[in-house]
Amino acid sequence: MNVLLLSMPDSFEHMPTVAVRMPNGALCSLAGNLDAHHQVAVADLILVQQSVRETVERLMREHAPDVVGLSVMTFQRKTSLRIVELVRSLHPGVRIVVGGYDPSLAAKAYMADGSGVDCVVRGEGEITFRELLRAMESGQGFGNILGLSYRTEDGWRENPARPVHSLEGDEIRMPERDARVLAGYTMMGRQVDVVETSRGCTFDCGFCSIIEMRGRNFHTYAFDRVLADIRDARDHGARAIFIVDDNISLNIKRFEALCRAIIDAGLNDIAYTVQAMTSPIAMHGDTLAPLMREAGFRYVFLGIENILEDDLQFLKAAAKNEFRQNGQATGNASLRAIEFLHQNKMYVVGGLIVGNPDDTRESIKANLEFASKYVDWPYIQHPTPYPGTPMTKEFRARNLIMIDRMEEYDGTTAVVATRHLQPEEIEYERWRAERWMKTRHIPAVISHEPLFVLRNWWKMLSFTFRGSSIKSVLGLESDRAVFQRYRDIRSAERVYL
Ligand code: B12
Ligand code: SF4
Repeated sequence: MNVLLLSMPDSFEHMPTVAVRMPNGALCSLAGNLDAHHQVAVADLILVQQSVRETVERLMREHAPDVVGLSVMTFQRKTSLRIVELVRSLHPGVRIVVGGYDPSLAAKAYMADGSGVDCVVRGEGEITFRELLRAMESGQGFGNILGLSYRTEDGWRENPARPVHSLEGDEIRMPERDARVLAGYTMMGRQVDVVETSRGCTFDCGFCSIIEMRGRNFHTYAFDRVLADIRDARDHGARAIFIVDDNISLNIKRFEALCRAIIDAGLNDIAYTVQAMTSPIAMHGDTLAPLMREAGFRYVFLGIENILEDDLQFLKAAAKNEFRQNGQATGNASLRAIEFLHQNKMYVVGGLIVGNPDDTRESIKANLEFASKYVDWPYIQHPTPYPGTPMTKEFRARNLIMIDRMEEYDGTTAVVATRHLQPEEIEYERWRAERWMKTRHIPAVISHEPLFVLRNWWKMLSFTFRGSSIKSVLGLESDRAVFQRYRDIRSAERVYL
Protein backbone atom coordinates (compact mmCIF):
# COMPACT_ATOMS: atom_id res chain seq x y z
CA MET A 1 0.00 0.00 0.00
CA ASN A 2 1.03 3.62 -0.43
CA VAL A 3 1.10 5.50 2.85
CA LEU A 4 1.48 9.23 3.35
CA LEU A 5 2.26 10.44 6.89
CA LEU A 6 1.88 14.12 7.73
CA SER A 7 2.73 16.25 10.75
CA MET A 8 0.99 19.59 11.15
CA PRO A 9 2.40 22.97 10.10
CA ASP A 10 1.31 24.87 13.23
CA SER A 11 4.17 26.31 15.27
CA PHE A 12 4.22 28.55 18.30
CA GLU A 13 5.98 31.61 19.65
CA HIS A 14 9.11 29.96 21.07
CA MET A 15 9.82 27.94 17.93
CA PRO A 16 10.14 30.60 15.20
CA THR A 17 10.39 28.58 12.02
CA VAL A 18 13.13 30.84 10.67
CA ALA A 19 15.39 29.33 13.37
CA VAL A 20 13.86 25.99 14.37
CA ARG A 21 12.13 23.46 12.13
CA MET A 22 12.21 20.05 13.79
CA PRO A 23 11.02 16.75 12.44
CA ASN A 24 8.15 15.02 14.22
CA GLY A 25 9.61 12.00 16.01
CA ALA A 26 6.52 9.84 15.59
CA LEU A 27 6.31 9.70 11.80
CA CYS A 28 9.66 8.09 10.98
CA SER A 29 9.16 5.68 13.87
CA LEU A 30 5.82 4.65 12.38
CA ALA A 31 7.39 4.40 8.90
CA GLY A 32 10.17 2.14 10.23
CA ASN A 33 7.65 -0.17 11.81
CA LEU A 34 5.41 -0.93 8.85
CA ASP A 35 5.93 -4.09 6.83
CA ALA A 36 8.69 -3.60 4.28
CA HIS A 37 6.56 -3.87 1.13
CA HIS A 38 4.60 -0.65 1.86
CA GLN A 39 5.69 2.58 0.17
CA VAL A 40 5.80 5.20 2.91
CA ALA A 41 6.29 8.95 2.50
CA VAL A 42 6.76 11.22 5.53
CA ALA A 43 6.12 14.97 5.24
CA ASP A 44 6.58 17.43 8.09
CA LEU A 45 4.38 20.34 7.05
CA ILE A 46 6.29 22.72 9.33
CA LEU A 47 8.80 22.81 6.46
CA VAL A 48 6.23 24.30 4.10
CA GLN A 49 4.22 26.57 6.37
CA GLN A 50 3.62 29.04 3.54
CA SER A 51 2.36 26.48 1.03
CA VAL A 52 0.46 23.83 2.97
CA ARG A 53 -2.41 23.40 0.52
CA GLU A 54 -0.19 23.22 -2.56
CA THR A 55 2.17 20.77 -0.88
CA VAL A 56 -0.59 18.43 0.28
CA GLU A 57 -2.11 18.54 -3.21
CA ARG A 58 1.25 17.71 -4.76
CA LEU A 59 2.00 14.89 -2.31
CA MET A 60 -1.43 13.37 -2.90
CA ARG A 61 -0.77 13.46 -6.65
CA GLU A 62 2.78 12.11 -6.50
CA HIS A 63 2.28 9.38 -3.89
CA ALA A 64 -1.32 8.37 -4.60
CA PRO A 65 -1.74 7.13 -1.04
CA ASP A 66 -4.17 4.41 0.02
CA VAL A 67 -3.74 5.53 3.63
CA VAL A 68 -3.02 9.01 4.97
CA GLY A 69 -1.92 9.36 8.61
CA LEU A 70 -1.84 12.64 10.53
CA SER A 71 0.04 13.33 13.77
CA VAL A 72 -1.72 16.01 15.81
CA MET A 73 -1.23 18.08 18.98
CA THR A 74 -4.23 19.83 20.50
CA PHE A 75 -3.44 23.30 19.16
CA GLN A 76 -3.15 21.76 15.69
CA ARG A 77 -6.61 20.16 15.76
CA LYS A 78 -8.34 22.74 13.56
CA THR A 79 -5.60 22.62 10.94
CA SER A 80 -5.63 18.82 10.98
CA LEU A 81 -9.38 18.68 10.32
CA ARG A 82 -8.96 21.10 7.40
CA ILE A 83 -6.22 18.89 5.98
CA VAL A 84 -8.46 15.83 6.38
CA GLU A 85 -11.15 17.69 4.43
CA LEU A 86 -8.68 18.61 1.70
CA VAL A 87 -7.29 15.08 1.45
CA ARG A 88 -10.81 13.62 1.32
CA SER A 89 -11.85 16.05 -1.43
CA LEU A 90 -8.79 15.15 -3.50
CA HIS A 91 -9.11 11.41 -3.04
CA PRO A 92 -12.52 10.38 -1.63
CA GLY A 93 -11.62 6.68 -1.21
CA VAL A 94 -8.48 7.18 0.86
CA ARG A 95 -8.40 5.85 4.45
CA ILE A 96 -7.54 8.55 6.97
CA VAL A 97 -5.94 7.72 10.31
CA VAL A 98 -5.11 10.22 13.06
CA GLY A 99 -2.76 9.71 16.01
CA GLY A 100 -0.66 11.57 18.56
CA TYR A 101 -1.56 13.44 21.73
CA ASP A 102 -4.80 15.12 20.68
CA PRO A 103 -6.50 12.18 18.95
CA SER A 104 -5.40 9.94 21.85
CA LEU A 105 -6.75 12.23 24.56
CA ALA A 106 -9.72 13.79 22.77
CA ALA A 107 -10.67 11.05 20.31
CA LYS A 108 -14.28 12.24 20.10
CA ALA A 109 -13.17 15.49 18.46
CA TYR A 110 -12.27 13.43 15.39
CA MET A 111 -15.42 11.29 15.32
CA ALA A 112 -18.04 13.82 14.29
CA ASP A 113 -20.19 12.90 11.31
CA GLY A 114 -18.50 14.29 8.27
CA SER A 115 -15.10 14.74 9.99
CA GLY A 116 -13.63 12.50 7.29
CA VAL A 117 -11.51 10.51 9.76
CA ASP A 118 -11.75 6.69 9.55
CA CYS A 119 -9.51 5.56 12.41
CA VAL A 120 -8.03 6.99 15.59
CA VAL A 121 -4.86 5.39 16.96
CA ARG A 122 -4.72 5.99 20.71
CA GLY A 123 -1.37 5.96 22.54
CA GLU A 124 1.81 4.46 21.09
CA GLY A 125 1.34 3.84 17.42
CA GLU A 126 4.01 1.57 15.97
CA ILE A 127 2.36 -1.80 16.57
CA THR A 128 -1.24 -0.56 16.27
CA PHE A 129 -0.58 1.06 12.89
CA ARG A 130 1.34 -1.98 11.64
CA GLU A 131 -1.56 -4.26 12.60
CA LEU A 132 -4.08 -1.84 11.10
CA LEU A 133 -2.38 -1.89 7.70
CA ARG A 134 -2.16 -5.67 7.82
CA ALA A 135 -5.89 -5.86 8.55
CA MET A 136 -6.70 -3.41 5.74
CA GLU A 137 -4.64 -5.47 3.30
CA SER A 138 -6.07 -8.81 4.28
CA GLY A 139 -9.63 -7.52 4.54
CA GLN A 140 -9.90 -8.76 8.12
CA GLY A 141 -11.88 -6.77 10.64
CA PHE A 142 -10.25 -4.29 13.00
CA GLY A 143 -11.92 -5.68 16.14
CA ASN A 144 -8.75 -7.22 17.61
CA ILE A 145 -6.42 -4.26 17.21
CA LEU A 146 -5.67 -2.82 20.63
CA GLY A 147 -5.50 0.96 20.91
CA LEU A 148 -7.69 1.54 17.85
CA SER A 149 -11.00 3.35 17.44
CA TYR A 150 -12.64 3.03 14.02
CA ARG A 151 -15.68 4.10 12.10
CA THR A 152 -18.20 1.47 11.00
CA GLU A 153 -21.56 1.77 9.29
CA ASP A 154 -23.11 1.56 12.75
CA GLY A 155 -20.96 4.24 14.30
CA TRP A 156 -17.59 4.27 16.05
CA ARG A 157 -16.10 1.26 17.82
CA GLU A 158 -13.50 1.66 20.50
CA ASN A 159 -11.15 -1.28 21.08
CA PRO A 160 -9.45 -1.71 24.47
CA ALA A 161 -6.28 0.31 25.10
CA ARG A 162 -2.89 -1.11 24.12
CA PRO A 163 -0.53 -1.54 27.09
CA VAL A 164 2.59 0.65 26.84
CA HIS A 165 5.56 -1.05 25.23
CA SER A 166 8.59 -2.06 27.30
CA LEU A 167 10.89 -0.99 24.41
CA GLU A 168 12.84 -4.20 25.01
CA GLY A 169 13.92 -6.47 22.17
CA ASP A 170 13.51 -5.43 18.57
CA GLU A 171 9.74 -5.39 18.19
CA ILE A 172 9.89 -1.60 17.79
CA ARG A 173 12.32 -1.12 14.96
CA MET A 174 14.48 1.92 14.17
CA PRO A 175 12.99 5.03 12.56
CA GLU A 176 13.04 5.13 8.77
CA ARG A 177 14.49 8.52 7.85
CA ASP A 178 14.67 7.69 4.14
CA ALA A 179 10.87 7.99 4.07
CA ARG A 180 11.09 11.80 4.38
CA VAL A 181 10.11 13.61 1.22
CA LEU A 182 10.61 17.24 2.32
CA ALA A 183 13.86 18.93 3.36
CA GLY A 184 14.87 21.95 5.41
CA TYR A 185 15.07 20.81 9.04
CA THR A 186 17.09 23.31 11.01
CA MET A 187 18.21 24.35 14.46
CA MET A 188 19.70 27.78 13.89
CA GLY A 189 21.33 26.78 10.64
CA ARG A 190 22.38 23.24 11.58
CA GLN A 191 20.43 20.35 10.19
CA VAL A 192 18.50 18.90 13.13
CA ASP A 193 16.97 15.53 13.85
CA VAL A 194 15.20 13.89 16.79
CA VAL A 195 16.19 10.73 18.66
CA GLU A 196 14.49 8.83 21.50
CA THR A 197 16.36 7.00 24.23
CA SER A 198 13.39 6.36 26.56
CA ARG A 199 9.65 6.88 26.90
CA GLY A 200 7.53 7.87 29.85
CA CYS A 201 7.82 9.58 33.20
CA THR A 202 6.96 8.59 36.74
CA PHE A 203 6.07 12.10 37.95
CA ASP A 204 2.56 13.50 37.65
CA CYS A 205 2.80 17.23 36.99
CA GLY A 206 -0.72 18.58 36.77
CA PHE A 207 -0.24 20.33 33.40
CA CYS A 208 1.41 17.46 31.52
CA SER A 209 -0.45 15.27 29.04
CA ILE A 210 1.80 12.31 29.48
CA ILE A 211 0.09 10.69 32.46
CA GLU A 212 -3.27 10.39 30.73
CA MET A 213 -1.50 9.33 27.53
CA ARG A 214 0.50 6.42 28.94
CA GLY A 215 0.30 6.26 32.76
CA ARG A 216 3.27 6.68 35.08
CA ASN A 217 6.08 4.48 33.83
CA PHE A 218 9.57 4.71 32.34
CA HIS A 219 10.99 2.43 29.66
CA THR A 220 14.34 2.63 27.93
CA TYR A 221 15.92 1.61 24.65
CA ALA A 222 19.24 -0.27 24.77
CA PHE A 223 22.30 1.93 24.18
CA ASP A 224 23.40 0.11 21.02
CA ARG A 225 20.04 0.97 19.46
CA VAL A 226 20.27 4.60 20.64
CA LEU A 227 23.81 4.98 19.24
CA ALA A 228 22.75 3.38 15.95
CA ASP A 229 19.84 5.83 15.80
CA ILE A 230 22.13 8.82 16.44
CA ARG A 231 24.56 7.55 13.81
CA ASP A 232 21.71 7.14 11.34
CA ALA A 233 20.57 10.70 12.02
CA ARG A 234 24.15 11.94 11.49
CA ASP A 235 24.47 9.90 8.27
CA HIS A 236 21.31 11.64 7.09
CA GLY A 237 23.01 14.99 7.65
CA ALA A 238 22.08 15.93 11.22
CA ARG A 239 24.53 18.18 13.08
CA ALA A 240 22.11 18.90 15.91
CA ILE A 241 19.93 16.38 17.73
CA PHE A 242 16.96 16.95 19.99
CA ILE A 243 16.57 14.05 22.40
CA VAL A 244 12.80 13.90 22.69
CA ASP A 245 12.58 11.70 25.80
CA ASP A 246 9.77 12.69 28.11
CA ASN A 247 12.17 12.73 31.06
CA ILE A 248 15.70 11.40 30.54
CA SER A 249 16.72 12.77 33.95
CA LEU A 250 14.71 10.14 35.84
CA ASN A 251 17.74 7.86 35.84
CA ILE A 252 20.93 9.88 36.21
CA LYS A 253 23.27 6.89 36.27
CA ARG A 254 21.87 5.84 32.91
CA PHE A 255 22.10 9.39 31.57
CA GLU A 256 25.75 9.62 32.62
CA ALA A 257 26.45 6.23 31.02
CA LEU A 258 24.74 7.44 27.86
CA CYS A 259 26.98 10.52 27.76
CA ARG A 260 30.04 8.24 28.08
CA ALA A 261 28.70 5.95 25.35
CA ILE A 262 28.20 8.97 23.03
CA ILE A 263 31.77 10.12 23.71
CA ASP A 264 33.24 6.62 23.23
CA ALA A 265 31.35 6.19 19.97
CA GLY A 266 32.73 9.51 18.68
CA LEU A 267 29.21 10.90 18.31
CA ASN A 268 30.06 13.98 20.38
CA ASP A 269 30.56 16.17 17.31
CA ILE A 270 26.81 16.85 17.33
CA ALA A 271 25.08 19.66 19.29
CA TYR A 272 22.52 17.95 21.53
CA THR A 273 19.45 19.43 23.19
CA VAL A 274 17.58 17.65 25.96
CA GLN A 275 14.82 18.27 28.50
CA ALA A 276 15.52 17.73 32.21
CA MET A 277 14.24 18.33 35.71
CA THR A 278 16.15 20.78 37.90
CA SER A 279 16.47 18.50 40.93
CA PRO A 280 18.67 15.73 39.45
CA ILE A 281 20.85 18.27 37.63
CA ALA A 282 21.36 20.16 40.89
CA MET A 283 22.03 16.99 42.89
CA HIS A 284 24.38 15.31 40.39
CA GLY A 285 25.68 18.29 38.45
CA ASP A 286 29.29 17.92 39.55
CA THR A 287 29.66 14.62 37.68
CA LEU A 288 26.80 14.86 35.18
CA ALA A 289 27.27 18.36 33.77
CA PRO A 290 30.94 17.93 32.66
CA LEU A 291 29.99 14.64 30.99
CA MET A 292 27.05 16.27 29.22
CA ARG A 293 29.35 19.01 27.99
CA GLU A 294 31.90 16.52 26.69
CA ALA A 295 29.16 14.50 24.97
CA GLY A 296 28.10 17.61 23.05
CA PHE A 297 25.04 18.83 24.95
CA ARG A 298 24.48 22.51 24.29
CA TYR A 299 20.90 23.42 25.23
CA VAL A 300 19.02 22.03 28.22
CA PHE A 301 15.28 22.66 28.57
CA LEU A 302 14.90 22.93 32.34
CA GLY A 303 11.43 22.34 33.76
CA ILE A 304 11.67 25.10 36.37
CA GLU A 305 7.89 25.65 36.00
CA ASN A 306 7.65 28.36 38.67
CA ILE A 307 9.82 29.87 41.38
CA LEU A 308 7.01 30.31 43.92
CA GLU A 309 6.19 27.44 46.22
CA ASP A 310 2.39 27.88 46.05
CA ASP A 311 2.47 27.80 42.27
CA LEU A 312 4.67 24.70 42.28
CA GLN A 313 2.15 23.02 44.56
CA PHE A 314 -0.67 23.90 42.18
CA LEU A 315 1.32 22.56 39.20
CA LYS A 316 2.18 19.45 41.22
CA ALA A 317 5.79 20.14 40.29
CA ALA A 318 7.33 20.77 43.72
CA ALA A 319 9.05 17.39 44.18
CA LYS A 320 10.93 17.50 40.88
CA ASN A 321 12.32 20.93 41.75
CA GLU A 322 13.49 20.14 45.27
CA PHE A 323 17.07 20.24 46.35
CA ARG A 324 17.58 17.46 48.89
CA GLN A 325 20.32 16.96 51.47
CA ASN A 326 20.48 13.89 53.71
CA GLY A 327 17.05 12.88 52.48
CA GLN A 328 15.53 16.26 53.45
CA ALA A 329 14.21 18.88 51.04
CA THR A 330 16.25 22.02 51.66
CA GLY A 331 15.01 24.41 48.97
CA ASN A 332 14.46 24.96 45.28
CA ALA A 333 16.98 23.30 42.95
CA SER A 334 16.66 25.69 39.99
CA LEU A 335 19.54 28.07 40.70
CA ARG A 336 21.99 25.32 41.50
CA ALA A 337 21.02 23.40 38.34
CA ILE A 338 21.45 26.53 36.23
CA GLU A 339 24.84 27.15 37.81
CA PHE A 340 26.12 23.68 36.95
CA LEU A 341 24.97 24.01 33.36
CA HIS A 342 26.49 27.47 32.96
CA GLN A 343 29.78 26.42 34.55
CA ASN A 344 29.95 23.73 31.88
CA LYS A 345 29.14 26.14 29.06
CA MET A 346 25.65 24.88 28.33
CA TYR A 347 22.65 27.13 27.73
CA VAL A 348 19.49 27.00 29.78
CA VAL A 349 16.12 27.09 28.05
CA GLY A 350 14.00 28.07 31.03
CA GLY A 351 10.56 26.46 31.09
CA LEU A 352 8.26 28.49 33.34
CA ILE A 353 4.47 28.56 33.63
CA VAL A 354 2.82 31.84 34.62
CA GLY A 355 -0.87 32.62 35.04
CA ASN A 356 -1.85 29.96 37.57
CA PRO A 357 -5.19 30.40 39.41
CA ASP A 358 -3.90 32.45 42.36
CA ASP A 359 -1.31 34.43 40.40
CA THR A 360 -1.26 38.19 40.79
CA ARG A 361 0.61 40.63 38.55
CA GLU A 362 3.39 40.62 41.15
CA SER A 363 3.80 36.85 41.24
CA ILE A 364 3.95 36.75 37.44
CA LYS A 365 6.53 39.53 37.43
CA ALA A 366 8.64 37.68 40.03
CA ASN A 367 8.89 34.73 37.64
CA LEU A 368 9.61 36.95 34.65
CA GLU A 369 12.38 38.69 36.59
CA PHE A 370 13.88 35.34 37.52
CA ALA A 371 13.87 34.26 33.88
CA SER A 372 15.39 37.55 32.81
CA LYS A 373 18.20 37.16 35.31
CA TYR A 374 19.09 33.49 35.02
CA VAL A 375 17.94 31.76 31.83
CA ASP A 376 19.50 32.05 28.38
CA TRP A 377 16.34 31.47 26.35
CA PRO A 378 12.97 31.99 28.02
CA TYR A 379 10.39 29.29 27.32
CA ILE A 380 7.63 30.85 29.35
CA GLN A 381 4.16 29.51 28.88
CA HIS A 382 0.69 29.93 30.32
CA PRO A 383 -1.14 27.04 31.91
CA THR A 384 -3.08 25.41 29.10
CA PRO A 385 -5.98 23.06 29.80
CA TYR A 386 -5.07 20.20 27.46
CA PRO A 387 -7.53 17.29 27.32
CA GLY A 388 -7.24 14.86 30.20
CA THR A 389 -4.74 16.67 32.41
CA PRO A 390 -5.47 17.07 36.15
CA MET A 391 -4.94 20.81 35.76
CA THR A 392 -7.75 21.04 33.21
CA LYS A 393 -10.21 19.61 35.74
CA GLU A 394 -9.12 22.16 38.32
CA PHE A 395 -9.38 25.15 35.97
CA ARG A 396 -12.78 23.95 34.85
CA ALA A 397 -13.99 23.49 38.42
CA ARG A 398 -12.88 27.02 39.21
CA ASN A 399 -14.54 28.41 36.08
CA LEU A 400 -11.32 30.00 34.88
CA ILE A 401 -11.21 28.65 31.31
CA MET A 402 -12.05 31.69 29.20
CA ILE A 403 -11.22 30.48 25.68
CA ASP A 404 -12.15 27.15 24.15
CA ARG A 405 -10.74 27.70 20.66
CA MET A 406 -8.21 24.84 20.59
CA GLU A 407 -6.02 26.49 17.95
CA GLU A 408 -5.11 29.04 20.62
CA TYR A 409 -3.92 26.31 23.03
CA ASP A 410 -0.32 26.77 21.93
CA GLY A 411 1.09 27.56 25.36
CA THR A 412 1.93 31.21 24.74
CA THR A 413 -1.62 32.37 24.18
CA ALA A 414 -3.24 32.77 27.60
CA VAL A 415 -6.59 30.99 27.57
CA VAL A 416 -7.30 30.85 31.30
CA ALA A 417 -7.80 33.63 33.83
CA THR A 418 -6.39 33.82 37.34
CA ARG A 419 -8.47 34.96 40.31
CA HIS A 420 -6.97 38.41 39.75
CA LEU A 421 -6.19 38.79 36.05
CA GLN A 422 -7.85 38.17 32.71
CA PRO A 423 -5.95 36.09 30.10
CA GLU A 424 -5.05 39.11 27.97
CA GLU A 425 -3.34 40.84 30.92
CA ILE A 426 -1.35 37.71 31.77
CA GLU A 427 -0.21 37.30 28.19
CA TYR A 428 0.69 40.98 27.93
CA GLU A 429 3.05 40.77 30.91
CA ARG A 430 4.83 37.73 29.48
CA TRP A 431 5.02 39.11 25.94
CA ARG A 432 6.37 42.47 27.08
CA ALA A 433 9.19 40.97 29.16
CA GLU A 434 10.11 38.05 26.97
CA ARG A 435 10.95 39.81 23.71
CA TRP A 436 13.90 41.59 25.31
CA MET A 437 15.13 38.47 27.07
CA LYS A 438 15.36 36.73 23.71
CA THR A 439 17.52 39.42 22.13
CA ARG A 440 20.12 38.89 24.84
CA HIS A 441 20.82 35.40 23.53
CA ILE A 442 21.89 36.69 20.10
CA PRO A 443 25.63 37.04 20.97
CA ALA A 444 25.69 33.39 22.10
CA VAL A 445 24.11 32.29 18.83
CA ILE A 446 26.61 34.43 16.89
CA SER A 447 29.48 32.67 18.64
CA HIS A 448 28.24 29.23 17.49
CA GLU A 449 26.46 29.95 14.22
CA PRO A 450 27.79 33.27 12.85
CA LEU A 451 26.74 32.58 9.26
CA PHE A 452 23.19 31.78 10.29
CA VAL A 453 22.92 35.03 12.24
CA LEU A 454 24.46 37.03 9.40
CA ARG A 455 21.86 35.69 7.00
CA ASN A 456 18.86 35.74 9.33
CA TRP A 457 19.28 38.39 12.02
CA TRP A 458 16.72 40.69 10.48
CA LYS A 459 14.11 37.94 10.09
CA MET A 460 14.73 36.80 13.69
CA LEU A 461 14.36 40.31 15.07
CA SER A 462 11.28 41.02 12.96
CA PHE A 463 9.69 37.82 14.24
CA THR A 464 10.49 38.51 17.88
CA PHE A 465 9.24 42.09 17.66
CA ARG A 466 6.35 41.56 15.27
CA GLY A 467 3.68 44.16 15.83
CA SER A 468 6.27 46.93 16.31
CA SER A 469 6.34 49.94 14.00
CA ILE A 470 8.55 52.99 13.41
CA LYS A 471 6.20 54.89 15.71
CA SER A 472 6.55 52.37 18.52
CA VAL A 473 10.33 52.29 18.14
CA LEU A 474 10.36 56.09 18.51
CA GLY A 475 8.17 55.82 21.60
CA LEU A 476 5.17 57.45 19.90
CA GLU A 477 2.97 54.43 20.33
CA SER A 478 2.25 52.43 23.47
CA ASP A 479 3.24 48.83 24.13
CA ARG A 480 -0.46 48.04 24.38
CA ALA A 481 -1.03 49.04 20.75
CA VAL A 482 1.92 46.92 19.63
CA PHE A 483 0.62 43.98 21.70
CA GLN A 484 -2.78 44.25 20.02
CA ARG A 485 -1.12 44.23 16.59
CA TYR A 486 1.00 41.24 17.62
CA ARG A 487 -2.15 39.36 18.63
CA ASP A 488 -3.82 40.18 15.32
CA ILE A 489 -0.75 38.93 13.42
CA ARG A 490 -0.71 35.78 15.56
CA SER A 491 -4.39 35.12 14.75
CA ALA A 492 -3.71 35.42 11.05
CA GLU A 493 -0.67 33.13 11.34
CA ARG A 494 -2.83 30.34 12.71
CA VAL A 495 -4.64 29.91 9.42
CA TYR A 496 -2.42 27.61 7.40
CA LEU A 497 -4.95 26.64 4.75
C1 B12 B 1 9.90 16.56 21.92
C2 B12 B 1 8.68 17.40 22.18
C3 B12 B 1 8.64 18.65 21.61
C4 B12 B 1 9.77 19.20 20.77
C5 B12 B 1 9.78 18.64 19.35
C6 B12 B 1 8.45 18.58 18.66
C7 B12 B 1 8.52 17.76 17.39
N1 B12 B 1 8.81 18.35 16.27
O1 B12 B 1 8.31 16.55 17.43
C8 B12 B 1 9.53 20.72 20.88
C9 B12 B 1 10.39 21.25 21.99
C10 B12 B 1 9.82 21.52 19.62
C11 B12 B 1 8.08 20.77 21.29
C12 B12 B 1 7.34 21.89 21.18
C13 B12 B 1 6.02 21.98 21.54
N2 B12 B 1 5.32 21.06 22.21
CO1 B12 B 1 6.00 19.31 22.57
N3 B12 B 1 6.61 17.68 23.23
C14 B12 B 1 7.64 16.92 23.00
C15 B12 B 1 7.61 15.62 23.82
C16 B12 B 1 8.48 15.77 25.03
C17 B12 B 1 8.02 14.36 23.07
C18 B12 B 1 7.30 14.13 21.75
C19 B12 B 1 7.97 13.01 20.99
O2 B12 B 1 8.65 13.21 20.01
N4 B12 B 1 7.82 11.77 21.43
C20 B12 B 1 8.35 10.59 20.75
C21 B12 B 1 7.33 10.07 19.73
C22 B12 B 1 7.82 8.80 19.08
O3 B12 B 1 6.18 9.79 20.47
P1 B12 B 1 4.77 10.53 20.18
O4 B12 B 1 4.98 11.84 19.60
O5 B12 B 1 3.91 10.40 21.36
O6 B12 B 1 4.16 9.58 19.05
C23 B12 B 1 3.65 8.29 19.33
C24 B12 B 1 2.13 8.30 19.52
O7 B12 B 1 1.62 9.53 19.97
C25 B12 B 1 1.59 7.86 18.20
N5 B12 B 1 1.40 8.84 17.13
C26 B12 B 1 1.81 10.09 17.01
N6 B12 B 1 1.44 10.60 15.83
C27 B12 B 1 0.81 9.65 15.15
C28 B12 B 1 0.24 9.64 13.88
C29 B12 B 1 -0.37 8.48 13.41
C30 B12 B 1 -0.94 8.45 12.06
C31 B12 B 1 -0.40 7.32 14.24
C32 B12 B 1 -1.00 6.08 13.75
C33 B12 B 1 0.17 7.33 15.53
C34 B12 B 1 0.77 8.50 15.96
O8 B12 B 1 2.57 6.95 17.77
C35 B12 B 1 3.87 7.48 18.08
C36 B12 B 1 4.83 6.35 18.27
O9 B12 B 1 4.46 5.52 19.34
C37 B12 B 1 6.09 15.55 24.17
C38 B12 B 1 5.70 14.63 25.29
C39 B12 B 1 5.90 15.01 26.74
N7 B12 B 1 5.79 14.11 27.62
O10 B12 B 1 6.13 16.09 27.11
C40 B12 B 1 5.69 17.02 24.21
C41 B12 B 1 4.28 17.42 23.77
C42 B12 B 1 3.88 16.56 22.58
N8 B12 B 1 4.39 18.80 23.35
C43 B12 B 1 3.36 19.47 23.65
C44 B12 B 1 3.19 20.85 23.36
C45 B12 B 1 1.94 21.50 23.87
C46 B12 B 1 4.14 21.55 22.65
C47 B12 B 1 4.07 23.04 22.31
C48 B12 B 1 2.75 23.53 21.76
C49 B12 B 1 4.34 23.90 23.52
C50 B12 B 1 5.26 23.27 24.49
N9 B12 B 1 4.72 22.69 25.52
O11 B12 B 1 6.44 23.31 24.31
C51 B12 B 1 5.23 23.21 21.31
C52 B12 B 1 4.72 23.34 19.86
C53 B12 B 1 5.66 22.82 18.82
C54 B12 B 1 5.54 23.51 17.54
N10 B12 B 1 5.21 22.80 16.48
O12 B12 B 1 5.75 24.70 17.46
C55 B12 B 1 2.34 18.67 24.41
C56 B12 B 1 1.13 18.29 23.58
C57 B12 B 1 -0.13 18.36 24.39
C58 B12 B 1 -1.31 18.15 23.55
N11 B12 B 1 -2.36 17.67 24.18
O13 B12 B 1 -1.34 18.42 22.39
C59 B12 B 1 3.19 17.49 24.91
C60 B12 B 1 2.43 16.19 25.10
C61 B12 B 1 3.82 17.93 26.25
C62 B12 B 1 2.83 18.28 27.31
N12 B12 B 1 2.78 19.53 27.68
O14 B12 B 1 2.08 17.52 27.85
N13 B12 B 1 7.67 19.60 21.76
S1 SF4 C 1 8.42 15.68 34.98
FE1 SF4 C 1 8.10 16.39 32.87
S2 SF4 C 1 7.40 14.62 31.68
FE2 SF4 C 1 7.19 14.11 33.89
S3 SF4 C 1 5.08 14.59 34.39
FE3 SF4 C 1 6.32 16.41 34.88
S4 SF4 C 1 6.28 17.70 32.98
FE4 SF4 C 1 5.54 15.62 32.44
